Amino acid sequence: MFIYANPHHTLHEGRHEMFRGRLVPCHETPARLDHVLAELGRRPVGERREAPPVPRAALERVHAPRYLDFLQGVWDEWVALDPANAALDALPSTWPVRGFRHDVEPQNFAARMGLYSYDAGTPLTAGTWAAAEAGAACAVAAAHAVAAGDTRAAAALTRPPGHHAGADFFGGYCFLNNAALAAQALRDQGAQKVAVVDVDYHHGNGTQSLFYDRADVLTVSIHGDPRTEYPFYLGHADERGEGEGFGHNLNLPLPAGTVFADWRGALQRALQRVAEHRADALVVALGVDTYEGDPISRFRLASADYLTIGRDLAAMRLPTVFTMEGGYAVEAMGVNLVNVLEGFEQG
Ligand code: OKP
Ligand code: ZN
Repeated sequence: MFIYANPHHTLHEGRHEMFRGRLVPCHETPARLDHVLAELGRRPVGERREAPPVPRAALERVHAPRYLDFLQGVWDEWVALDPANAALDALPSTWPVRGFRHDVEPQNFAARMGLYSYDAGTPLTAGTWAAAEAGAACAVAAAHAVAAGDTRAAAALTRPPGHHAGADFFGGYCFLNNAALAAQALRDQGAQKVAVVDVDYHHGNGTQSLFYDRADVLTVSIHGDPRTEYPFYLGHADERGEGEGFGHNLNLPLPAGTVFADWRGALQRALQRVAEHRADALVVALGVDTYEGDPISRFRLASADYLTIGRDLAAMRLPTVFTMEGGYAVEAMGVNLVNVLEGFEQG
């Protein structure tokens, strides 16, 4: 397995997210990936590789050009509004809901923040673009290595995460959709059918929306029931895809409190669907916020369970790309995430 670790992830370090009327410290911190890399130092799994820069064209396979322009330039605009803004995060506070126009890009800064986002929990900082772009480079490089047959599997170890980001919006701590970029890169490198299995606690709404009308990329997500869990407005079992993509999205929502025996049953259903799809390659959106100690999630997986998940995924015998998504019990996160990779290598 090749390991691509984002060398610039610390450039994205949000101060606050909006939560119940207060700005609270961000859960999505540099320490998360630092703990994963520290665990890899103690328990080497795979071989480290460096990702070349990602071409803009690869990003445009998934994201809208005007959204990429916005993300790349937003920090300079924020500081140009007021030099004192350099000491603050930029957070959106107004959104165009049903009935508003999305086709006309407003000039106003706050209005554009809202056009390109869906929550107030995802701060933009000075280094957000650089960190997200370098993470996307890891995901695309991982896909290229797997597609070329240089390795059976590759992991993009990166933050900020990606699976909530859509074609033209950020949210849920995500800016560029690394799993979708990897899936599309696999397609572009010759895989006829790709499957994305999202095992993060939260529904992968960005990834689902990006491939919803396509039959070539199957999207499957196992997650907390959106009736009570973030991202709330998507992730129900009756979302099956549309048009040519009908039948090519599978959501497996599970109740709060789900333990591993039941979670694993959902994983077996997910992998059964991947086998029916006859996928040539697999992308795993690897969140470990399903852990029993996670501060913002409510499943009950134990650290040893992640070894089993890795083995179950390996049993598919597919070229596989992992993208790192959530996990907020930061100290346990290193062990849990590396357990998946090690279990995969054993499997
Ligand atoms: C990102 B990923 C907690 C509010 C939750 C958003 C959660 C985003 C999860 N105070 N805010 O899927 O792990
Ligand atoms: Zn999550």
